[in-house]
Amino acid sequence: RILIIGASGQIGTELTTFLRKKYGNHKVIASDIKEGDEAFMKAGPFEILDAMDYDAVQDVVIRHEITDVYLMAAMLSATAEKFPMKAWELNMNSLFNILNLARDKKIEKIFWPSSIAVFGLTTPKSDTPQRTVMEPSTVYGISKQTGERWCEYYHKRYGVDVRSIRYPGLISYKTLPGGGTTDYAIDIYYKALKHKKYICFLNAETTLPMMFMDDAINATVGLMEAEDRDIKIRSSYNLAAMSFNPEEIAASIRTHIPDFKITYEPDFRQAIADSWPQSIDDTQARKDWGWEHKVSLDEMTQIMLENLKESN
Ligand code: VAH
Repeated sequence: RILIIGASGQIGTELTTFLRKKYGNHKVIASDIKEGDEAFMKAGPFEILDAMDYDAVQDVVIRHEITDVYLMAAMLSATAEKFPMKAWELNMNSLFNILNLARDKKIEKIFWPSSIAVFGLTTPKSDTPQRTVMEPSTVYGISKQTGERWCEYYHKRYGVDVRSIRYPGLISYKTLPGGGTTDYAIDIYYKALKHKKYICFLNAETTLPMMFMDDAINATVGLMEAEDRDIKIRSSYNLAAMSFNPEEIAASIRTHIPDFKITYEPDFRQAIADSWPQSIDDTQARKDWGWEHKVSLDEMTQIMLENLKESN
């Protein structure tokens, strides 16, 4: 059976729905520190679980006979700058709990998300390579870089089958994001529909690697289903779909809402975004396990506006 930790989060919610559809509700145990929405809670087994509590995690794993764990609980970049020690504890202790359960053969396979946040100001900004200089300057980035090192160590030393992806900014309409620097690219769609204008907390030229959520979910499950022998990277795979800046996403929105206006008021998140790459080289993922993205910026804008229009 599959356990998703952080199932109520931005990725966790869609990952849970996808896996329940694919494997059956009873095969997928959702868990989070807080309850999800009504429908989500009723759709399948759910456990209130603190990812930092080893005994509680072990209890859920044993009771539900879990073999695969998707550890999606974390504090993201912007919030982590406000609570550095809490972010470190959550992001690291939750990972150690799962790695140690796998070391002790209590679970068989792990997915753990990393991020383009592992790269820093000294990393080459265009077509950032799989292996390169990585001097992250955010708490979140440091925790993800350290986590990658531990994943690779546990694979080499104990044979733990842990797999990881460096997610770019992820855009979705099913759940609100929490505390990310790339979240402007979600908020902008809500504000475009509601007010036909958006005040952006990043400047117009801030180009970042981005991906629509469906592509990220397909990549995540695709990596988990790949043959063990095909996985050549046990730190974390670079993954890319598209790169754009606030001006470009605004132009894409204007093809649907011609009088949409964007203004710029950069805040503390500008420095975080400036430390990240503009585009990512994901050749290794495409070669090792056949990754390919599907959704472009204009297709994403169409999907986002259509679905948000219905739900608002
Ligand atoms: C964040 N959405 O903004 C996350 C992600 C690359 C960005 O790690 O912190």
